[in-house]
Amino acid sequence: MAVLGTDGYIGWPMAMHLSRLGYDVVAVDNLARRGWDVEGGTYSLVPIPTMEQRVERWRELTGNTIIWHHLDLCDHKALEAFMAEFVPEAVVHLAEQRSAPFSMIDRDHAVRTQVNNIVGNLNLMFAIHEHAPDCHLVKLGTMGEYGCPNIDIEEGYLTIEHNGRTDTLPYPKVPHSFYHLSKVADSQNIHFGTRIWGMRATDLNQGVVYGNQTEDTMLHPDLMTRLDFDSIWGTALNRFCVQAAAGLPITVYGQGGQTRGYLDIRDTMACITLAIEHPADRGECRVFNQFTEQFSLNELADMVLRVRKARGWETTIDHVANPRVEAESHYYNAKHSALVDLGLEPHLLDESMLGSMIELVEQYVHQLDPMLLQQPSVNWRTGGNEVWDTYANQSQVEAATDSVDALVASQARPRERQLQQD
Ligand code: NAD
Ligand code: USQ
Repeated sequence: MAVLGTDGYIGWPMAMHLSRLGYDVVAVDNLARRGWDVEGGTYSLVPIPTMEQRVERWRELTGNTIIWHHLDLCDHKALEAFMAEFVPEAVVHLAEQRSAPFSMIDRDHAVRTQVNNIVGNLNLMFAIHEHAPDCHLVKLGTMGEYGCPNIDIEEGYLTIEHNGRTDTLPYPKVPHSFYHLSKVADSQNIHFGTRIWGMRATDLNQGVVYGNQTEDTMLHPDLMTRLDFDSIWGTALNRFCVQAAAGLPITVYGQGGQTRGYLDIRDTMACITLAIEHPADRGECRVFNQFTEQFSLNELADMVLRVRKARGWETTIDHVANPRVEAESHYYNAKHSALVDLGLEPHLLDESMLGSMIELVEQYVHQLDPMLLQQPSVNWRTGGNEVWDTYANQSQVEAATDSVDALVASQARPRERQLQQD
């Protein structure tokens, strides 16, 4: 079993989850994400050790081995050699640049996002085809591929009647960003690969993930997964919880009627496992919408407010000018029954889960930078703004080096960097 993107928010708990279930897990990552953090002056609120330390701690505590493999999916020769050596039964592909704001900074970031994601995915498809043709590709896509159409969103395909004829075709996509567009291209390429080569594929159109704790991350502080809170990498509900824990206003962009699908990180583990345990057939391109509930931003912000109030704390909501181009009030009804039919038992969002999430982040809020937390640094129409420039400039010296390893080794949070400079 190969988990690609294991150093990330979802990848690390996913690798542990599958390892605990008895799978032989090979963990792959090129550590690009740590480099992008250095580039943009961002960091995980929860400190995360190196991959070597993580797999060693996991082995020490559970006796299970996760093989760590430093590999870039865009290096097709290395990827082919990897596939030929391991011939995995399934590949969980999480290894992409996943931030919509990052992809909207400027031309360079849009191009880097699309090259990294589309080329990496295409290399993977060819490596599977040539060296492990029976391998099941479990690919993380996104609900944002669909956009917010004024009709119900189906799971991947839509049956259309046109001029008296009927066909079932891939659902039309109107995505939210250059990042989301890269996922649409991946989906099209995978669909084509299943048709021409008989590849097995499951495209998981995932909603916004929240939460930071799984059974495995709670075993030891070294096994925690990253928690992003800044406006480039932090996702909506995670950011709202960190903002509340820090006693700062919740930043709802615009009117707050934007509705999306959401799921608990524990359900991400369960959904991917279900996809692996019920593989697609040869030649099948299966699409599941992977989320458990849909909420508007106003609903999420109100829920966080209530949880804080029950604990005696007042929290405010700031409707900040929307840095994105998106509908702020719209119809949204996305189907998501396929994973439930396979056996998913969702952890629904409730106030006790939110309370424990806020308690967790309260332990770390002393080390966060309020400007990174509060101020959007990328605008969809004009790109990276002065906030982006301020933080990006901090890492100019580090960014001058070509080596991601060197970047990672030199990574320091702003406060630590300040201390070092002093
Ligand atoms: P993340 O940024 O925390 O992790 C992604 C990992 O992939 C990073 O460790 C990065 O270094 C690695 N990576 C990127 N490009 C690579 C390459 N070319 N070769 C090897 N490794 C590479 O992201 P995440 O939140 O864990 O998301 C994982 C996947 O799930 C992504 O594909 C994302 O689009 C998708 N997804 C995430 C969410 C969410 O809310 N986090 C929601 C829907 C879909
Ligand atoms: N938003 C706010 N305030 C904030 C941050 C975000 O109002 O402080 C709003 C955004 O404008 C948007 C919504 O919250 O309307 C979701 O934004 P997000 O940053 O949580 O999520 P998004 O940019 O869509 O991307 C995240 C992940 C991405 C994944 C996607 C799933 O970073 O990898 O693909 O969620 S989905 O949204 O379903 O496409």
